[in-house]
Amino acid sequence: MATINNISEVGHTLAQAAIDNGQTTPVADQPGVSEFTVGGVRVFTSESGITLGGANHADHAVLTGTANANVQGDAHDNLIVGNDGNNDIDAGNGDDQVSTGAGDDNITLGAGDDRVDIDGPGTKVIDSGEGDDLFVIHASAAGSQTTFTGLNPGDKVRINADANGDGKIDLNDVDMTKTGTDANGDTIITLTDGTSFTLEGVKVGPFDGALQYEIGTDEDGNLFVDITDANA
Ligand SMILES: [Ca+2]
Ligand SMILES: [Ca+2]
Ligand SMILES: [Ca+2]
Ligand SMILES: [Ca+2]
Repeated sequence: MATINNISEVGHTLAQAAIDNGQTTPVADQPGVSEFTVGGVRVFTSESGITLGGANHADHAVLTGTANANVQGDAHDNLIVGNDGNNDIDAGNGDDQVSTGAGDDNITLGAGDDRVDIDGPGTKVIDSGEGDDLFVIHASAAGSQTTFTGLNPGDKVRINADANGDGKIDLNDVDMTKTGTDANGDTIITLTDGTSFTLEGVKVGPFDGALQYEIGTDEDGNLFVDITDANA
């Protein structure tokens, strides 16, 4: 099985190093937010919340600490790293990358080909929006419950967690007894470590106008769930 990288660890490591080394400067118009530069790229960091966009603002945000905190993105391609608190993250339009951390997180992605790394436990609601979005569920999210809304054909879920611990990521990591449809008729997929995700609007069987899904193992040895058009 191939490992799928996550932006979260890199973002937190860079932010903490900048803080520890005194390389951050306060952002004039945002109390509690400071910025640092890495490889010529400006990043805002805060324990209490960040707004991107507007004149002279960075495109990237790293939440540190464990307090509940929110991030408002903009129409640029934002990289937004959540923390282990409850986060409301609105990435807006653009091709955005978001990681959740632990906590009960609400992620809104807007238009663009977005990616979300689900990398901590908690209850997540992720609104996909337009574009071909990629969702990666990591082993660190064991036991998490995610609801995906606003799905479109072309959206994909990748499971980067060996849920049953047999050294492979494949269909044996899916708990078939808890996989099927929920009370609303939407698809729910549960892994053997208790991680589950609901695909809102995705139905099992050919219903007019409904989305469907394909599940299998890709060439990298990772379990995939692809959203498809039932009528295509
Ligand atoms: Ca954006
Ligand atoms: Ca977006
Ligand atoms: Ca979080
Ligand atoms: Ca999107």
